[in-house]
Amino acid sequence: MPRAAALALLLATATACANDVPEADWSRGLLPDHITEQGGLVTTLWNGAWIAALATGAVVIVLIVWASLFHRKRRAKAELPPQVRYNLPIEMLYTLIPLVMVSVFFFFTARDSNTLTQVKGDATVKVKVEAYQWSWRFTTTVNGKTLKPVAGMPVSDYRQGPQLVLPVKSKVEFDLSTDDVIHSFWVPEFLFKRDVIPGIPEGNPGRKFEINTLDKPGVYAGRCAELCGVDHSRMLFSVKLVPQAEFDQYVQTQAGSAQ
Ligand SMILES: [Cu+2]
Repeated sequence: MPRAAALALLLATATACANDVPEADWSRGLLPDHITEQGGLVTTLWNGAWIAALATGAVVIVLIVWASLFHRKRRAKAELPPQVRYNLPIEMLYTLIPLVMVSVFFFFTARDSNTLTQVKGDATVKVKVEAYQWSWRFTTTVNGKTLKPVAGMPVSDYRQGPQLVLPVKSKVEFDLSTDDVIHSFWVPEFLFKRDVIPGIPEGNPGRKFEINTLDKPGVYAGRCAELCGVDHSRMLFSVKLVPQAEFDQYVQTQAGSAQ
């Protein structure tokens, strides 16, 4: 009986924590609704890749069915069907079609990943993210003014984790660092995650990325996406998108020691 009660409690808490999973529906290819311009790019690439893959699959299945229905071995004839070995045009076609397909996938993927990792450095809001075992410290700089850092502890509800407040319709630069193990900074609604690797020198573009927030105020769950130790699953945090006026107010109340 105590075991059943413990199980019931476990189930109850497990479902209580599940509310930070974003809604994903078929119209977006099962992705969460993105809150950054970059997320729009990812959605288009993801859905485009699925449409191309499904179209390729459909053509292949139709060809298989056609071949098996209309080119079966006739019982009356025992000899081999016409052979097409060393038929140069057909062999070139076999080689060229997959090459073209792979090139198209490669082109769009390379183009979009270039855009997603581009860091111009002209964002007005810059966030220094320090990951540690097992939480995060966010230090925001707005127009050169640094706010009090927000640091967290391991929690089981993202709303109790450290909260990063950002303005809507703004460009934000992230700079990720850690002193212990590899973590991964992930806000599902960004449709983007980036490993936080120790030892990358400051100023290296490999630890930075930029987003342009959309006009979608709200509180969004974030997590660590790289198994980093015993409390990895409790490295929860949240990103709160607020209108510009509310953000200005937040900046005033959070302004740290004058620098
Ligand atoms: Cu971690």
